[in-house]
Amino acid sequence: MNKATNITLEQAAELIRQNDDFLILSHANPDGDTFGCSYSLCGALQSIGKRARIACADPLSQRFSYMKKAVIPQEFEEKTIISVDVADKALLGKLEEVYGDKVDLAIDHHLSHVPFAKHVYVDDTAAAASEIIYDLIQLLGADLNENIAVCLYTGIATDTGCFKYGSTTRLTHEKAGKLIDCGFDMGALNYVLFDMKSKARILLEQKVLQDMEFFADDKGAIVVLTEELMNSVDSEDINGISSLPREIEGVEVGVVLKQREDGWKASMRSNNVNVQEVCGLFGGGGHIRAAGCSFKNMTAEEAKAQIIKAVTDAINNLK
Ligand SMILES: [Mn+2]
Repeated sequence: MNKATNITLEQAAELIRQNDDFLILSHANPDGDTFGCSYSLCGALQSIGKRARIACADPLSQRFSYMKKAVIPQEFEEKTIISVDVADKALLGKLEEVYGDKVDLAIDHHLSHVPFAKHVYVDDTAAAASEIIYDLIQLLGADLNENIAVCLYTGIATDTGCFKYGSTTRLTHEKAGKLIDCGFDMGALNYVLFDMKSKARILLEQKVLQDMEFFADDKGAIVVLTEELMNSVDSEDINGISSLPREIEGVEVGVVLKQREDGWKASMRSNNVNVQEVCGLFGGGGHIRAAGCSFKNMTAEEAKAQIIKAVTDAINNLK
């Protein structure tokens, strides 16, 4: 097995200077940060005369397609493997089998990082792994052109919820400011990243909001997503829908009931109620503020009745 060595970012830069033919790995179910890291680092390495390419278990989504401009497609046999924003080798998805034990350098910002690479650099004070890649690119002396800057900005902006989360620091803003100086259209980009929704998504929201049911003096809210509804949008949009009930002021427990082949799966989110306990009543589990459980061979109405009763009891027990 590998024995991981923690190194400094300067040592990571030195490792890069002394090697070539880089394969940069992003995590499966990719987000703006892991792709922001891989595309910017790949482009930066190419700009200093290295060969580099990117691999991910899943494709780049349409929303992030502009990142492709940061890199030139190159074919070669990889010699040095770097993972970015990957907290655990299992998160490489289907690439784990081939590359899980072959990573030379892991760069990450997750406190929960489980070492799997030969060399590891983790900074859990970075709001996004893209913040670390920004520093690494400076150390390498690579140019921050507009195409690379837009990838790094995407990583930082998406992992901080557009600079809203508590993880955002003065440094986060300073780096974002330097990136904005590189000249991309920040307003247009933020629209694509944070405000733009597909028409199918809006129509789904309309339906979901219309059918949302409140209970327990409006402290509980439940929505039902049938298979037919979910098939009308892509999975990224369904995740956004799941957070709708808890966005409502005063809602203590938000429940999303999704249709599955053999019944229904409930996801619960709460502010104070222990929904792990509530879901435990039905053989499910999870975390105190986010948990789930299944209801097999039942109609939505039957499952809903059981959920509303259990959640109402839990809300009443709060007092
Ligand atoms: Mn990240």
